[in-house]
Amino acid sequence: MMKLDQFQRYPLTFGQTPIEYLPRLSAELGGKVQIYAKREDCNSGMASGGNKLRKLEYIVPDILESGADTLVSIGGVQSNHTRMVAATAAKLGLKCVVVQEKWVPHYDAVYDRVGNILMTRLMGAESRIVEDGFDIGIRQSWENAIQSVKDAGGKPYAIPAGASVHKYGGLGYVAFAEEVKEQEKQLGFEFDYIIVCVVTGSTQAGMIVGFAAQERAHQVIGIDASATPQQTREQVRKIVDNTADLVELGRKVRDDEIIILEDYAYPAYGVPSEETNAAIRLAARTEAMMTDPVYEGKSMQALIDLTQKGFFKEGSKVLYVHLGGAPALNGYSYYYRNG
Ligand code: 5PA
Repeated sequence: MMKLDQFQRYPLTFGQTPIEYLPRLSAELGGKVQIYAKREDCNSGMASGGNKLRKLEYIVPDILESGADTLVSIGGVQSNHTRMVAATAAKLGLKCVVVQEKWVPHYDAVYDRVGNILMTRLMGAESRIVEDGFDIGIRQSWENAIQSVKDAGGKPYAIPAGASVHKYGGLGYVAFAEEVKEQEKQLGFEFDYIIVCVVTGSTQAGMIVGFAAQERAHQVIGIDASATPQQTREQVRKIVDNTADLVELGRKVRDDEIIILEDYAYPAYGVPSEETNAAIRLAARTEAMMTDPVYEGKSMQALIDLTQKGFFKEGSKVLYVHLGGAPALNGYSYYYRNG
């Protein structure tokens, strides 16, 4: 039995997230599989919520214990993660510095003023835009920001991209697997597949550890949106191993339990393909479910393609995990000017 309870959790979310049946989307895709969504995008009242809050819930106790006065983190210009770090800082009454790198070759006129970055600034975080390109690893610009807080006499607490390679980054989504199991009991059935977007890795890695305890990690299908899948795969492996040790899973997670599909991240991180845009429109028009061009639109695209290709056996129940991210749509106003 896993030991998750030994770790403190500081609540930032409402609690269990709803699982919603998507009948119009299921019918539109042929009606042979039933598609459900787990609404992580509706998990909190804090600045539109999303997957980062489950991770941060396990990191906040460490922040409070450290005595830090400033959270320092990093992401792209339209990062959801930096929005959530800014939100957490506001809730805790701490200062916040976020480095926002030019991860996406995208030039909408208001890209650096609306959506995530707008909310980040409104919550009082200092947002520093730098020129560096996309990389999920540890970044010099982030280290510079940490040093700058120290130089100014502050006490920084460093949170890496997506909170992923933080020592506790994987814990939040271990608990997710237990939650799905409880909800399945209430629903009276089990899901056959779980679809989740992956970039910095700790969301899927946590799920893999959580579902490995139920011997069903292979049902978690990661959809790469980084377009640097080798690096993402290595990072997921590392977080899986660290998290499995922390919660005392009691066995090593096998490579065949880590499933990441690489076919949907094109043409680049943060840039939607025609198929991504078609997926975003279909989810919006059948279920009023908003997905973004960076992450969830790509996992929605995968869900649609895999369903149409017959990847899921007939009669399957598929759980699409919606991790949030809709605020970034505002940064893509030109793409969607006509819907
Ligand atoms: C993000 C990440 P992981 O990074 O844990 O793999 O999650 C991928 C993901 N969906 C999926 C949404 C809406 C996300 O925001 N976002 C990052 C960000 O800076 O916002 C960490 C990259």
